[in-house]
Amino acid sequence: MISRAHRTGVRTVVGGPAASSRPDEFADADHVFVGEAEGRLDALVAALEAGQGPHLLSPAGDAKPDLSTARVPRFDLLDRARYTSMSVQVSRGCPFQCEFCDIIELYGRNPRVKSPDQVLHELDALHRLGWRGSIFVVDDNFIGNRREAAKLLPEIARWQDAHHHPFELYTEASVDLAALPVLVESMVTAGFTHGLPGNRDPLRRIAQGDAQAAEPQAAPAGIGHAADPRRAGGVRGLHRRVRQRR
Ligand code: B12
Ligand code: SF4
Repeated sequence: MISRAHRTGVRTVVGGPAASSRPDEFADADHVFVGEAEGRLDALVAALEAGQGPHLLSPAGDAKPDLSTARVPRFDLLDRARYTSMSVQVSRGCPFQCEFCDIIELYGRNPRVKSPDQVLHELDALHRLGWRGSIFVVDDNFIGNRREAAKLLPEIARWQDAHHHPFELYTEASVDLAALPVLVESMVTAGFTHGLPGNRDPLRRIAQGDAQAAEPQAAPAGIGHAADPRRAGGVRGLHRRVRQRR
């Protein structure tokens, strides 16, 4: 894509998780934007306007943007008829460190969250555009900050009631959610119909002989009991040592 763009004389900017993890893979692009965009787009715009500027735009240090600066996405620009699901993001980052997952490198170990008002504005925007049905809450781990999730859920439930339940929500959450029945019920009330349990690293601990680590494997059934388990998925990883033993 980069060389096709260059053949037509178009400048290229690459950003997002792939570019953030491996900026070296995009050496041909004019600009490689590493990390999150909130509060940092001015530097990119200046480089584009000047027609030159740094090839690599990296954030200073490890600081990650406060999500209160995140704007409502321009859902209106999407050809929504081509989507089965819209995406709304509530938080970024995860406090765990499953061996296969690079989330903490990309988005940090301290989950940063949007305020309930910000999230409801995103639901409003999608509702105004006529979207109905499925919304993927594209968090790395929706319960990375349980307290904030617990605060947000009743607000979403009230919003759904006031709008005659237009949205079915689903998300990814670490498997310890199964030990939090009040939170699971609150998710169901807010309109979550299914979820993708993340690993939280039990397989590595099982490989190390930790029998208790196997317990979370049963957890999706516990979640499914509260939320209709017609659809399910999972995020699973194998520690290198487990593979070698096969
Ligand atoms: C939702 C999701 C999906 C959904 C996408 C649904 C959809 N219609 O969009 C589905 C389930 C399809 C999916 C599939 C896959 N996914 Co996925 N997915 C996600 C998830 C959870 C959220 C993505 C999202 O919407 N983020 C919200 C936006 C706002 O965040 P963002 O993309 O980071 O954007 C910010 C910055 O990066 C930057 N930015 C982004 N793009 C650009 C572009 C420019 C020009 C600039 C300047 C800035 C910029 O600005 C934004 C605001 O700060 C992410 C994890 C995450 N936290 O992002 C994983 C993630 C992106 N997925 C990942 C992977 C590996 C995959 C798969 C390859 C899995 C597989 N093996 O099949 C496939 C690939 C699909 C494909 N064809 O590309 C990895 C990528 C790892 C990496 N380092 O590159 C991630 C990071 C999760 C992880 N750590 O494992 N995914
Ligand atoms: S719980 Fe999910 S997001 Fe967090 S480190 Fe594990 S796989 Fe990654």
